Amino acid sequence: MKKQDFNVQGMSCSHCAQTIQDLLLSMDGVEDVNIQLDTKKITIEHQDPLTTEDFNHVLKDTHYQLSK
Ligand SMILES: [Cu+2]
Repeated sequence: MKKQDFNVQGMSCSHCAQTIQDLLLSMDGVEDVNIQLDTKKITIEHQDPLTTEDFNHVLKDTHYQLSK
């Protein structure tokens, strides 16, 4: 298990945060998602093989993007 922090682009309200959380939690291997709306940061607890690209692939049809 791995815990990684990302910055989130395009997130401005709690509705955005909920959408992002639901999409990420729908991924195989994602165990927990914690979003801090005020700092626009996200912590993802997940199984090892998943990468930033995998997370952004799930968000590809939205205007949200994760970066390190
Ligand atoms: Cu929003």
